Amino acid sequence: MPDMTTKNRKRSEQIFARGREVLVGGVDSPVRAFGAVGGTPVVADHAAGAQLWDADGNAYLDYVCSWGALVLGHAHPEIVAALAEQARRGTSYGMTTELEVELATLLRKGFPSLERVRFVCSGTEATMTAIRLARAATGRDLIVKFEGCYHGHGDGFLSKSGSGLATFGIAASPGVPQATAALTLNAVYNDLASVERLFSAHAEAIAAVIVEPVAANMGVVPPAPGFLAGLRELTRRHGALLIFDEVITGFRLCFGGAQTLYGVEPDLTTLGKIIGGGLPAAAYGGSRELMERMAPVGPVYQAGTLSGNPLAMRAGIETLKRLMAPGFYEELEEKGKVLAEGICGALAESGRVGQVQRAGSLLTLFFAEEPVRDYEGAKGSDTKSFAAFFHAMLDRGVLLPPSQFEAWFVSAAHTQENIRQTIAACRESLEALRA
Ligand code: KE4
Repeated sequence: MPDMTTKNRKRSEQIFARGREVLVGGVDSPVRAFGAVGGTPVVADHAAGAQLWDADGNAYLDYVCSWGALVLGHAHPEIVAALAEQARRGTSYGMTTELEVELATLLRKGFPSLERVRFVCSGTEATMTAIRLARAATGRDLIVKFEGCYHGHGDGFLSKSGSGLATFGIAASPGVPQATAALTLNAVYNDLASVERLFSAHAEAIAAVIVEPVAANMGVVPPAPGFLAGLRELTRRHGALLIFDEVITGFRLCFGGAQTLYGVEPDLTTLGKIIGGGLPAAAYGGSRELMERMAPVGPVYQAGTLSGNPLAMRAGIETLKRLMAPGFYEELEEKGKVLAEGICGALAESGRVGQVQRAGSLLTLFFAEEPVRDYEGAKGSDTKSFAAFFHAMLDRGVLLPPSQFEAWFVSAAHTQENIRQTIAACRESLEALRA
């Protein structure tokens, strides 16, 4: 277990200061700047298994795990060996390879709805292309997403509710043309009536509904019973496509993702993170009829220099093969359950009210009075307390995602002892918050 003292972070501070001179905000993705929790960001130096070391040599039990990509943990020896071997054969050819065929076949084993697949390099590419395909297939322009769900930084997704929920979206970021944002409608997660209202107002113009089947970007918010099946029925009734963004849930909740777990089959699925085994790979897929609208078979264009690159394909293949091992998900589920129960126990002992919300090895501790069912509920959390808790845990050698609105990721590399240590750190951190 990493030591429990307050960390010496000198070198991390120096590197981050230098970073801010060349990288925007010192980071390559905003959440890494610790804006939501304050303090100097962790500057990673190396990682192995469930542990990550910063530039000062401080060790942490890592619950970010590259935002869920590393379901086997960091630097899995057999994956590292496979990558080294693959790199000696070349890192990118710009030509198709058997590796892509092999990984796509593994995806289909988990997701039979993926009759055809296309690899890209990021979840953003996957979701933005899935939307383009949905518009092409339906001849319609409007997209429905859910407040609090995140699908990457494509212009169409940086749109938030206007004055009323049935109104057109408004740009959630400068640089997104209002005309683009207006093509996105925002519904309320777990509220089928809010989706029905949008279909009543815009039925023949809605191309697709895109949803995180288990929301994880407002913190973990599982779907209410019937919510996903309701979306399936609504979209089918109105001739719109249903897109499951399984970038986080794919191969995380079970080998077949949320669509297998909840028994609801979408028209299109997006995947990412785990399928690249920690290297840049993502994918979108669906029926042959739909997907063969994509170039070069059909007219809908999408392309990518490093799409399906051999290193990421190899890491993905080696990862997915290990996820098929008997008992893999049962063990991951057990670890998530023990951790969640331990946090609940620590909350009860501290007299602190909080909501521990979990789906398999995904979980979030909300500093909130009531269970969180949607984005309004998530926004009601006490983010100041979360920030204090985050730093108390960091000082005790546990690295949580630096935002109340993210999921904690348990990997296969987290041992039961690590879980016990995390619960102990949680107990002490909640105590420290009382002081
Ligand atoms: P990327 O473009 O970051 O590979 O994937 C975008 C994306 C799409 N769909 C879902 C459900 C996602 O969670 C994501 C990205 N997840 C965030 C973490 N919540 C990535 C971390 C970051 O932005 O740095």
